[in-house]
Amino acid sequence: ELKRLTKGISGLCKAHPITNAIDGTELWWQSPPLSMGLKYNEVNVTLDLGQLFHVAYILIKFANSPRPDLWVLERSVDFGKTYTPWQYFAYSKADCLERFGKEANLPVRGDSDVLCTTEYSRILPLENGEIVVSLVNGRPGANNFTYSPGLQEFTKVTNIRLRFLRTNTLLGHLISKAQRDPTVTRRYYYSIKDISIGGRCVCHGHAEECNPKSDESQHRFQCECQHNTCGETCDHCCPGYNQKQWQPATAGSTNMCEPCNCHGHATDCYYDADVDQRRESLNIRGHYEGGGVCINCQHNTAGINCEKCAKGFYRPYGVPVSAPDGCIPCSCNLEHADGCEEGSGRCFCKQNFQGEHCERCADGFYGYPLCVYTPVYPSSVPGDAVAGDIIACQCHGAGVLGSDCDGSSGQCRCRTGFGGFSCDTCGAGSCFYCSFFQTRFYFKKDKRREACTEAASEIPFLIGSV
Ligand SMILES: [Ca+2]
Repeated sequence: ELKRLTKGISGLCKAHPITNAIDGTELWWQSPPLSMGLKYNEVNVTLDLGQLFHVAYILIKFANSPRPDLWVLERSVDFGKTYTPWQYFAYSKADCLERFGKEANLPVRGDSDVLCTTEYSRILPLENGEIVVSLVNGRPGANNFTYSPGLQEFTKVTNIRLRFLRTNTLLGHLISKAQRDPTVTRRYYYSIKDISIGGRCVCHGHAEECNPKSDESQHRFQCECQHNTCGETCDHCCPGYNQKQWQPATAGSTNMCEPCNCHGHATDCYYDADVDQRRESLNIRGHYEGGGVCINCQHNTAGINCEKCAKGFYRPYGVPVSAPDGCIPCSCNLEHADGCEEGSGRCFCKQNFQGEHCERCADGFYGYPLCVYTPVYPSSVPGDAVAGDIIACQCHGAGVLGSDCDGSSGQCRCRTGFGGFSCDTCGAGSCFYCSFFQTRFYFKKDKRREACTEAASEIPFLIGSV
């Protein structure tokens, strides 16, 4: 930010680029002096840490100008999108109150207290002043940082911003006015020799150390995750270890990620809170605890724990669930059956098939292998009926009394008021409601059927109950 600001303004600024503030040498950065404009009272210096850290302290060494008079140390946890104040710095207690709404120099009580301090805005020393911002020491959670969620949250940071608001003027504004000396403001600027930051990786209590990610990127750190956790910050369970929901470690528990029980048929799983609540997932100890759901069950298995065989396969009696080749194909033609029974392998024949392997048409169905539904009514003309044919009654009308029919004519038994071969039309005027219901579809089918069988006095009740 500052680089852009100072670009081409003056040779002096170019001689002190912002990179000098983090190079670890005696070289320093400095901002344009106020003689170039009072706008240079307000200067931002931002540091991009590149990843999430817990920062414990920040040490700023100033160069050939006094420490700033008024400024805010800010932090971002979303890679610079938003910033929140971390600590305020002011010359006077009044400034703390008026500019920042904070009472000055209060003792630290909470892990996330934002302080306003006047200690670091004094004019002296004129050069080589330092500011130490301690973000952990002195706070209640400092002695047990790993298990202090409040302090962990307070120290999290991806970007740091030093928002300078006013240079220390050495009362020069008075001199300037009195003596009209334009050179005074030339000496007003910010200068930083070096910024040191101490902190640790964010590992959510699941790692004891973090190391550079690789030899090439010495500035990227990765937690050495334990407890079956994975990720740069150990912020999720490793693949196959999602039997329980991920949680940060606490003082009382490591909250270790548990492996799912997929009986050796899957390598990954996910956590499902609903499955957990319904107690449908078996853990590795044989209890229905947790919500692990196996992903991509292999070896023709299926189910939350890959405990079942996939459709079209069955596991014979006595074969253990974990056997890799335990699920074998059903012996039935799957065009004729909906799979087969676990253990026995008995085929579940579709409606129009029967037999041990569903190799025949079911009663009332003809023409294997199609086995279509062919109602056959015994005819009054002898010879039409084939001996041994099974009569399939076609009693599906709204007014049927039962599924049976007259053995010789095929006529269905109709309820009062209904008529027709299949009881799907109204009888000759005997039931007013029959036609009413048929034309208006006022009732569901089963209600209509019921209606014409009831005494007329009960009909209004039925209408009312719709
Ligand atoms: Ca330096």
